[in-house]
Amino acid sequence: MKKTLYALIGLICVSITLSILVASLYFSFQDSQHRFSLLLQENNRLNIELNDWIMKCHFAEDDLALLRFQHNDYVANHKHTNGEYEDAKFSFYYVNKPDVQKFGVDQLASELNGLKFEEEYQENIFDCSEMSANLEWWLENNGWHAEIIVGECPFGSGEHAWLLVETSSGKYMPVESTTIEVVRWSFPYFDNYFKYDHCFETIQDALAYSETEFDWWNS
Ligand SMILES: [Ca+2]
Repeated sequence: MKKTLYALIGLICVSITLSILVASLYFSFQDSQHRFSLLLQENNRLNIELNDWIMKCHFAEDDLALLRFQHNDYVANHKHTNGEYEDAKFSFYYVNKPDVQKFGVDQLASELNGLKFEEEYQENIFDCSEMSANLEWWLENNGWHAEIIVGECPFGSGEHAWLLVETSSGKYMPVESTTIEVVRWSFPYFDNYFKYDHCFETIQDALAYSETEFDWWNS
């Protein structure tokens, strides 16, 4: 009887242990299955991303091939226009132009005081137009906003060139390039300096009007 009881207890214990083991294996299997399904999802996502990158890479290769073709075609067939040569030629002309603009009539007069051209005045070679272009270059590269002006001589007859320099926002003062001086309000012909035929903002604009009148560097 006692033996049978022990055997029964033993059997129950074995059964419980086996049940726990089976349950544990079952949960472990379920957990593995869940993780496997997550990994499968991640794998699918990565595959889609990979295909997307492969497609983008193909597009980039196509773009690159097109750019190479365009570049080779440009190198083989392109002839520079005069405008492109002119732009390249003057790319350093205003290169020192400061970011901050200078203002003030007295400050301008004091900067011009003592300034001299490297060349002497020579009619048709280094005269009012070349001097104006030369001075416009100097002023622009020293922080002033200057315009090259061409018109009837303000104090006489014939064509003349001078500068208008912005001395306060939107207000300009004439500068006589031949004497490198600010023309003051008291000058009898002061107003005539604002009556003109042409106003050139840059040397390129002036050269477009006349190729040989403003090329001071050739004097
Ligand atoms: Ca200018």
